[in-house]
Amino acid sequence: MTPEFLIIHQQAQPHVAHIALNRPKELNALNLQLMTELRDALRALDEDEQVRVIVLSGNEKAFAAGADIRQMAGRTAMDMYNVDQFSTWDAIKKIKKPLIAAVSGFALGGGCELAMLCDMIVASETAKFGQPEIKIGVMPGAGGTQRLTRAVGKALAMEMVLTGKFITADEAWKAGLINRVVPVELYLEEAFRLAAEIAQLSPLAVKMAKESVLRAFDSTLDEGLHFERKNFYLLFASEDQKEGMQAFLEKRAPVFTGK
Ligand code: DAK
Repeated sequence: MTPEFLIIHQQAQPHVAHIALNRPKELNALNLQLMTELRDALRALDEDEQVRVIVLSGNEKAFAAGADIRQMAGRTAMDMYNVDQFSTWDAIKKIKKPLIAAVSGFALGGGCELAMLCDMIVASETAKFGQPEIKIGVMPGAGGTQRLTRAVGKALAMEMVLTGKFITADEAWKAGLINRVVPVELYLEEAFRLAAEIAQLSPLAVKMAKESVLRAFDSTLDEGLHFERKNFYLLFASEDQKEGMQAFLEKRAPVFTGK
Protein backbone atom coordinates (compact mmCIF):
# COMPACT_ATOMS: atom_id res chain seq x y z
CA MET A 1 0.00 0.00 0.00
CA THR A 2 1.23 3.50 -0.81
CA PRO A 3 1.96 5.34 2.41
CA GLU A 4 -0.04 8.49 3.06
CA PHE A 5 2.51 10.33 5.17
CA LEU A 6 5.83 9.32 3.60
CA ILE A 7 7.61 9.94 0.33
CA ILE A 8 9.93 7.04 -0.42
CA HIS A 9 12.70 6.85 -3.01
CA GLN A 10 14.13 3.36 -2.99
CA GLN A 11 17.22 4.47 -5.00
CA ALA A 12 17.56 8.20 -4.40
CA GLN A 13 21.20 7.56 -5.26
CA PRO A 14 22.97 4.28 -5.99
CA HIS A 15 22.44 2.07 -2.92
CA VAL A 16 20.93 4.97 -0.94
CA ALA A 17 17.23 5.17 -0.12
CA HIS A 18 15.41 8.27 1.05
CA ILE A 19 12.31 8.51 3.21
CA ALA A 20 10.79 11.96 3.71
CA LEU A 21 8.17 12.41 6.42
CA ASN A 22 5.28 14.14 4.72
CA ARG A 23 2.64 15.71 6.99
CA PRO A 24 3.73 19.27 6.32
CA LYS A 25 0.64 21.08 7.68
CA GLU A 26 1.15 19.47 11.08
CA LEU A 27 4.94 19.97 10.99
CA ASN A 28 5.30 16.21 10.49
CA ALA A 29 3.73 15.41 13.86
CA LEU A 30 4.20 11.69 14.33
CA ASN A 31 0.78 10.11 14.49
CA LEU A 32 0.32 6.36 14.80
CA GLN A 33 -0.27 5.84 11.09
CA LEU A 34 2.88 7.72 10.14
CA MET A 35 4.95 5.71 12.62
CA THR A 36 3.49 2.43 11.35
CA GLU A 37 4.19 3.45 7.75
CA LEU A 38 7.73 4.42 8.73
CA ARG A 39 8.33 1.11 10.47
CA ASP A 40 7.06 -0.83 7.44
CA ALA A 41 9.07 1.25 4.97
CA LEU A 42 12.27 0.89 6.98
CA ARG A 43 11.80 -2.85 7.35
CA ALA A 44 11.27 -3.23 3.60
CA LEU A 45 14.37 -1.15 2.80
CA ASP A 46 16.36 -3.09 5.40
CA GLU A 47 15.57 -6.28 3.49
CA ASP A 48 16.20 -4.76 0.06
CA GLU A 49 19.60 -5.89 -1.24
CA GLN A 50 19.93 -2.82 -3.46
CA VAL A 51 19.82 -0.50 -0.45
CA ARG A 52 22.83 0.01 1.81
CA VAL A 53 22.09 3.29 3.60
CA ILE A 54 18.83 5.09 4.41
CA VAL A 55 18.41 8.86 4.71
CA LEU A 56 15.43 10.03 6.75
CA SER A 57 14.31 13.64 6.47
CA GLY A 58 11.35 15.89 7.00
CA ASN A 59 11.11 19.13 5.11
CA GLU A 60 12.85 22.47 5.46
CA LYS A 61 10.50 23.74 8.19
CA ALA A 62 10.30 20.60 10.30
CA PHE A 63 11.95 17.25 10.67
CA ALA A 64 9.12 16.44 13.09
CA ALA A 65 7.52 18.57 15.84
CA GLY A 66 6.89 15.55 18.04
CA ALA A 67 4.23 12.93 18.55
CA ASP A 68 0.76 14.06 17.49
CA ILE A 69 -0.56 15.92 20.51
CA ARG A 70 -4.09 15.97 19.06
CA GLN A 71 -4.07 12.18 18.85
CA MET A 72 -2.63 11.74 22.35
CA ALA A 73 -4.54 14.41 24.25
CA GLY A 74 -7.59 12.33 25.22
CA ARG A 75 -5.79 9.04 25.79
CA THR A 76 -5.88 7.18 29.07
CA ALA A 77 -2.94 5.20 30.43
CA MET A 78 -4.74 2.02 29.39
CA ASP A 79 -5.22 3.36 25.84
CA MET A 80 -1.49 4.07 25.71
CA TYR A 81 -0.75 0.58 27.03
CA ASN A 82 -3.09 -1.12 24.55
CA VAL A 83 -1.92 0.85 21.52
CA ASP A 84 1.67 -0.08 22.41
CA GLN A 85 3.31 2.62 20.36
CA PHE A 86 6.66 1.45 21.62
CA SER A 87 6.57 -1.59 19.35
CA THR A 88 7.04 0.61 16.26
CA TRP A 89 9.94 2.45 17.90
CA ASP A 90 11.49 -0.85 19.01
CA ALA A 91 11.23 -2.14 15.44
CA ILE A 92 13.02 0.96 14.11
CA LYS A 93 15.76 0.39 16.66
CA LYS A 94 16.33 -3.03 15.07
CA ILE A 95 17.03 -1.69 11.55
CA LYS A 96 20.47 -3.00 10.64
CA LYS A 97 21.45 -0.57 7.89
CA PRO A 98 22.78 2.88 8.75
CA LEU A 99 20.11 5.53 9.16
CA ILE A 100 21.10 9.13 8.58
CA ALA A 101 18.70 11.80 9.81
CA ALA A 102 18.71 14.96 7.69
CA VAL A 103 17.22 17.56 10.00
CA SER A 104 16.01 21.03 9.14
CA GLY A 105 13.70 23.14 11.30
CA PHE A 106 11.98 21.57 14.30
CA ALA A 107 13.13 18.26 15.78
CA LEU A 108 11.10 18.26 18.96
CA GLY A 109 9.88 15.66 21.41
CA GLY A 110 9.35 12.45 19.46
CA GLY A 111 10.96 14.21 16.48
CA CYS A 112 14.18 14.72 18.42
CA GLU A 113 13.89 11.14 19.69
CA LEU A 114 13.44 9.84 16.16
CA ALA A 115 16.52 11.74 14.98
CA MET A 116 18.46 10.28 17.92
CA LEU A 117 17.25 6.80 16.99
CA CYS A 118 19.09 7.29 13.70
CA ASP A 119 22.81 6.59 13.60
CA MET A 120 23.98 10.01 12.48
CA ILE A 121 22.41 13.44 12.22
CA VAL A 122 23.16 16.03 9.57
CA ALA A 123 21.46 19.34 10.35
CA SER A 124 20.74 22.59 8.61
CA GLU A 125 21.64 25.83 10.37
CA THR A 126 17.92 26.35 11.00
CA ALA A 127 17.48 23.11 12.96
CA LYS A 128 16.13 23.30 16.50
CA PHE A 129 16.31 20.35 18.85
CA GLY A 130 14.26 20.03 22.00
CA GLN A 131 12.33 17.81 24.38
CA PRO A 132 9.44 20.14 25.25
CA GLU A 133 7.11 17.43 26.64
CA ILE A 134 7.43 18.93 30.13
CA LYS A 135 5.51 21.97 28.88
CA ILE A 136 2.47 19.85 28.09
CA GLY A 137 2.50 18.00 31.38
CA VAL A 138 4.42 14.88 30.47
CA MET A 139 8.02 13.89 29.82
CA PRO A 140 9.96 12.23 27.01
CA GLY A 141 8.70 8.70 26.38
CA ALA A 142 10.65 7.39 23.40
CA GLY A 143 14.22 7.56 24.62
CA GLY A 144 14.68 11.30 25.19
CA THR A 145 15.87 11.06 28.77
CA GLN A 146 18.29 8.27 27.88
CA ARG A 147 19.71 8.94 24.39
CA LEU A 148 19.92 12.70 24.88
CA THR A 149 21.75 12.26 28.19
CA ARG A 150 24.20 9.80 26.68
CA ALA A 151 24.82 12.16 23.75
CA VAL A 152 25.13 15.55 25.46
CA GLY A 153 25.71 14.69 29.12
CA LYS A 154 23.67 15.31 32.24
CA ALA A 155 23.88 19.09 32.52
CA LEU A 156 22.43 19.99 29.15
CA ALA A 157 20.06 17.01 28.97
CA MET A 158 18.61 17.83 32.37
CA GLU A 159 18.12 21.47 31.39
CA MET A 160 16.45 20.57 28.10
CA VAL A 161 14.19 17.92 29.62
CA LEU A 162 13.22 19.95 32.71
CA THR A 163 12.66 23.31 30.99
CA GLY A 164 11.74 22.21 27.47
CA LYS A 165 14.16 24.71 25.97
CA PHE A 166 15.25 24.26 22.37
CA ILE A 167 18.88 24.27 21.28
CA THR A 168 20.17 25.46 17.92
CA ALA A 169 22.00 23.29 15.42
CA ASP A 170 25.24 24.94 16.40
CA GLU A 171 24.66 24.22 20.11
CA ALA A 172 23.67 20.65 19.25
CA TRP A 173 26.88 20.21 17.29
CA LYS A 174 29.04 21.63 20.07
CA ALA A 175 27.29 19.34 22.56
CA GLY A 176 27.94 16.26 20.43
CA LEU A 177 24.32 15.53 19.54
CA ILE A 178 24.79 15.82 15.79
CA ASN A 179 27.48 15.15 13.22
CA ARG A 180 27.50 18.38 11.25
CA VAL A 181 25.74 21.63 10.49
CA VAL A 182 25.47 23.03 6.98
CA PRO A 183 23.54 25.86 5.31
CA VAL A 184 19.88 24.99 4.86
CA GLU A 185 20.12 24.61 1.09
CA LEU A 186 22.78 21.92 1.57
CA TYR A 187 21.47 19.75 4.40
CA LEU A 188 19.97 17.04 2.19
CA GLU A 189 22.91 17.09 -0.19
CA GLU A 190 25.31 16.70 2.72
CA ALA A 191 23.28 13.81 4.17
CA PHE A 192 23.38 12.10 0.77
CA ARG A 193 27.09 12.77 0.46
CA LEU A 194 27.68 11.06 3.79
CA ALA A 195 25.33 8.21 2.81
CA ALA A 196 27.17 7.72 -0.50
CA GLU A 197 30.50 7.55 1.31
CA ILE A 198 29.20 4.70 3.48
CA ALA A 199 27.30 3.01 0.63
CA GLN A 200 30.51 2.28 -1.25
CA LEU A 201 31.94 0.28 1.66
CA SER A 202 31.22 -3.35 2.51
CA PRO A 203 27.56 -3.46 3.56
CA LEU A 204 28.27 -6.42 5.83
CA ALA A 205 31.11 -4.67 7.63
CA VAL A 206 29.00 -1.51 7.91
CA LYS A 207 26.06 -3.37 9.48
CA MET A 208 28.24 -5.23 11.95
CA ALA A 209 30.14 -2.07 12.82
CA LYS A 210 26.84 -0.25 13.47
CA GLU A 211 25.63 -3.11 15.63
CA SER A 212 28.88 -3.06 17.58
CA VAL A 213 28.87 0.69 18.22
CA LEU A 214 25.25 0.49 19.43
CA ARG A 215 26.22 -2.35 21.74
CA ALA A 216 28.40 0.12 23.64
CA PHE A 217 25.22 1.66 25.05
CA ASP A 218 23.82 -1.62 26.34
CA SER A 219 26.80 -3.39 27.80
CA THR A 220 29.77 -3.25 30.09
CA LEU A 221 33.11 -2.56 28.42
CA ASP A 222 34.08 -6.24 28.62
CA GLU A 223 30.79 -7.43 27.11
CA GLY A 224 31.08 -4.81 24.38
CA LEU A 225 34.65 -5.80 23.57
CA HIS A 226 33.63 -9.45 23.41
CA PHE A 227 30.77 -8.59 21.03
CA GLU A 228 33.08 -6.47 18.87
CA ARG A 229 35.60 -9.30 18.65
CA LYS A 230 32.96 -11.81 17.49
CA ASN A 231 31.81 -9.48 14.73
CA PHE A 232 35.41 -8.80 13.76
CA TYR A 233 36.13 -12.54 13.44
CA LEU A 234 32.86 -13.10 11.59
CA LEU A 235 33.77 -10.62 8.87
CA PHE A 236 36.67 -12.87 7.90
CA ALA A 237 34.01 -15.25 6.60
CA SER A 238 32.96 -12.65 4.02
CA GLU A 239 34.08 -12.21 0.42
CA ASP A 240 34.18 -8.48 1.12
CA GLN A 241 37.03 -8.97 3.61
CA LYS A 242 39.05 -10.88 0.99
CA GLU A 243 38.23 -8.28 -1.66
CA GLY A 244 38.96 -5.30 0.61
CA MET A 245 42.35 -6.56 1.73
CA GLN A 246 43.35 -7.90 -1.71
CA ALA A 247 42.42 -4.59 -3.33
CA PHE A 248 44.60 -2.75 -0.82
CA LEU A 249 47.55 -5.03 -1.64
CA GLU A 250 46.96 -4.62 -5.38
CA LYS A 251 46.66 -0.85 -4.98
CA ARG A 252 43.21 -0.70 -6.58
CA ALA A 253 39.72 0.32 -5.44
CA PRO A 254 37.75 -2.54 -3.86
CA VAL A 255 34.42 -3.70 -5.27
CA PHE A 256 32.22 -4.80 -2.39
CA THR A 257 29.26 -7.07 -3.04
CA GLY A 258 27.91 -7.64 0.45
CA LYS A 259 28.80 -11.33 0.37
N1 DAK B 1 1.16 17.52 17.39
C1 DAK B 1 0.08 17.91 16.66
N2 DAK B 1 0.06 19.01 15.90
C2 DAK B 1 1.14 19.78 15.89
C3 DAK B 1 2.30 19.46 16.63
C4 DAK B 1 2.29 18.26 17.40
N3 DAK B 1 3.36 17.82 18.09
N4 DAK B 1 3.22 20.41 16.42
C5 DAK B 1 2.65 21.30 15.58
N5 DAK B 1 1.40 20.92 15.25
C6 DAK B 1 0.45 21.61 14.37
C7 DAK B 1 -0.15 22.82 15.07
O1 DAK B 1 -1.22 22.43 15.89
C8 DAK B 1 -0.59 23.62 13.86
O2 DAK B 1 -1.79 23.07 13.37
P1 DAK B 1 -3.04 24.02 13.00
O3 DAK B 1 -3.31 24.80 14.23
O4 DAK B 1 -2.50 24.86 11.86
O5 DAK B 1 -4.11 23.06 12.61
C9 DAK B 1 0.50 23.35 12.84
O6 DAK B 1 1.13 22.13 13.25
C10 DAK B 1 1.55 24.42 12.78
O7 DAK B 1 2.02 24.64 14.10
P2 DAK B 1 2.09 26.11 14.77
O8 DAK B 1 1.04 26.98 14.22
O9 DAK B 1 2.15 25.89 16.22
O10 DAK B 1 3.52 26.59 14.18
P3 DAK B 1 4.55 27.58 14.86
O11 DAK B 1 5.60 27.80 13.83
O12 DAK B 1 3.87 28.76 15.46
O13 DAK B 1 5.18 26.77 16.10
C11 DAK B 1 6.18 24.80 17.13
C12 DAK B 1 5.96 25.64 15.85
C13 DAK B 1 6.90 23.54 16.73
C14 DAK B 1 7.07 25.60 18.10
C15 DAK B 1 4.81 24.51 17.80
O14 DAK B 1 3.96 23.97 16.82
C16 DAK B 1 4.92 23.55 18.93
O15 DAK B 1 5.31 23.91 20.03
N6 DAK B 1 4.54 22.29 18.66
C17 DAK B 1 4.49 21.25 19.69
C18 DAK B 1 5.87 20.78 20.04
C19 DAK B 1 5.80 19.74 21.14
O16 DAK B 1 5.35 19.99 22.25
N7 DAK B 1 6.30 18.55 20.83
C20 DAK B 1 6.33 17.43 21.77
C21 DAK B 1 5.04 16.66 21.65
S1 DAK B 1 4.94 15.30 22.79
C22 DAK B 1 5.89 7.69 22.56
C23 DAK B 1 6.70 8.14 21.53
C24 DAK B 1 6.92 9.50 21.39
C25 DAK B 1 6.31 10.39 22.23
C26 DAK B 1 5.47 9.94 23.23
C27 DAK B 1 5.28 8.58 23.41
N8 DAK B 1 5.67 6.29 22.76
C28 DAK B 1 6.42 5.35 21.89
C29 DAK B 1 4.68 5.84 23.61
C30 DAK B 1 6.53 11.81 22.02
C31 DAK B 1 5.80 12.77 22.60
C32 DAK B 1 5.90 14.12 22.06
O17 DAK B 1 6.62 14.37 21.10
